[in-house]
Amino acid sequence: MKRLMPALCICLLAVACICGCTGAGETAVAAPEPLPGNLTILHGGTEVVLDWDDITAMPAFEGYGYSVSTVGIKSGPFAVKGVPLTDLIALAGDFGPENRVWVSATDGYLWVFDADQVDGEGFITFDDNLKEVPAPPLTIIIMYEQDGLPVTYEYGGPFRMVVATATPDIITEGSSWVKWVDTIEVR
Ligand SMILES: Nc1nc2c(c(=O)[nH]1)N[C@H]1C(S)=C(S)[C@@H](COP(=O)(O)O)O[C@H]1N2
Ligand SMILES: [Mo]
Repeated sequence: MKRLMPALCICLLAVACICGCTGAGETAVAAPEPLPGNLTILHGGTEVVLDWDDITAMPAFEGYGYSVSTVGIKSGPFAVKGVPLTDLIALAGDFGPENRVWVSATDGYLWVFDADQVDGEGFITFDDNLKEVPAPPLTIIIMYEQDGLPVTYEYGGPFRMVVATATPDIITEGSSWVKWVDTIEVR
């Protein structure tokens, strides 16, 4: 009987492992639910409120995002998918060189983009060694998918501002990558 105990233990372990593995497999197969949240676009007296379905139905930009924090910690590169900021602004009215865009988040964070930044200009860009390099074309997007999945809360989901590029080798400053964006206001 004593000799049977180790065998029984291994047996139970194997069963537990198979159950555990199957469980994990099923979780991975189920598509993750996007986080709840709306985007409000304000422009003069106009207010446009968009939900997940509205935003994901718009033409998407797909590319890469790679950021560096103020203390030099790199994050990425990620495959990113989202809606260009210019398209979102256009839903609420005309935008000109005299305008700026105030992007704010549920935690009170605010970042102001001036007109040329909305068009992807005037950002500092670095290579993988954090050496400053000339900027390639940049597209400012509201990202809703990161590496093929809805953006998690930890990464600023459901909607995060990203300075996106066509290639995964360009780093931009993380401070403009507003997490948990809820309001985009043209001023
Ligand atoms: N809503 C919100 N977004 C934010 C911040 C914040 O405090 N609140 N910090 C910014 C700064 S200064 C940096 S460096 C990056 C950090 O991004 P990470 O948390 O994905 O590394 O997020 C940016 N976006
Ligand atoms: Mo930062």
